[in-house]
Amino acid sequence: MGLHAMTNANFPVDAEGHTYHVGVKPGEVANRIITVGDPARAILIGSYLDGGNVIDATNFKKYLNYVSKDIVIKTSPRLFTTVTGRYKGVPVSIVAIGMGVPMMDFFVREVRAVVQGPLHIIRFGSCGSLGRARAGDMIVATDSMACSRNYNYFHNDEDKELSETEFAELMVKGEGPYTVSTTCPADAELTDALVAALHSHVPTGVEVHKGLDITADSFYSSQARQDPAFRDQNAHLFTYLTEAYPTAECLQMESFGLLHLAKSARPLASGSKSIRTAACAMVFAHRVQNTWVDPALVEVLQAKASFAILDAVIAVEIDAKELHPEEGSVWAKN
Ligand code: R1P
Repeated sequence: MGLHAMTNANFPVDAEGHTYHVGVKPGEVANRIITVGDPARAILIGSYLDGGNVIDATNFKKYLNYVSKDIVIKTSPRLFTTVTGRYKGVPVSIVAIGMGVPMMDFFVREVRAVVQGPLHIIRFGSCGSLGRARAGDMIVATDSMACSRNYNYFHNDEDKELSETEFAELMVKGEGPYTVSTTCPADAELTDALVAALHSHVPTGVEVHKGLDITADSFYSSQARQDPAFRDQNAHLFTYLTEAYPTAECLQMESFGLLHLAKSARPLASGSKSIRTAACAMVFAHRVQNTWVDPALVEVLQAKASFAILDAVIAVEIDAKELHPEEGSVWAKN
């Protein structure tokens, strides 16, 4: 893949205004966004947009770059996939970002740079349950905190596992093998809309839980998975997190980045909040029972939850005067 000429080293965009990594320019992303990790999930949700029923989401790779009269799908050289169209007449984008907080950072900042007006963003991911939610249930984040590997802790080559007491004492002092952040809240109105929509769409038997999300910087060490190939000092991490944070429900890898950037965003010139966010995830792994979700259930749940999240992302009003202009956008009506 050739490197495109960029005009600004501080915030690179190409001659047409496309951002460096997400590869979008003004008019290619709507104010209302669903963000997912998996591009197949983005294409599936795209197939539920107005006029999207011609998309065969079982063959998602065919649609990673696709234009119809209703829907535009673009995959950037760094593999961000942006699907834009309308749902029930309202402009919506779905952006697949891959995995991890750094990818969330690229997405939020580059999309913020090309969209005028407020952004309403809902993350739809997958997660591990800390206990209460079963595999195949849904968890909505009321708030989120980061749990990260403390790289400095590992600077020497010591390989003696800490006792549970030693581990907890170091963690409380912020000197343990992992660091935990303070929490960031999700937007209450968007979250309430999401919970209500999920309740009315999810299949019978699926429960919708609410609680604190823990966003880890690794699928493995900082989610307390045991890997004998590495010195991770995480044998007591799961117990520590569940005891110190009794409202915590899930472990995944992106939501804190989204909620934290929404909290850090400066207000718009109009005074409106720049970014409002909510986050939910399907439980793929039950970390106490050590079980994995049935893929057949995921297929049904993912479809139903997608409609719920589409309904939720259009439910919260944005003042029409503040919306990104329709003229010149990919969602402009012909
Ligand atoms: C790990 O398997 C990935 O799945 C979860 C985690 O946050 C991580 O990105 O979310 P997604 O299903 O949205 O990718």
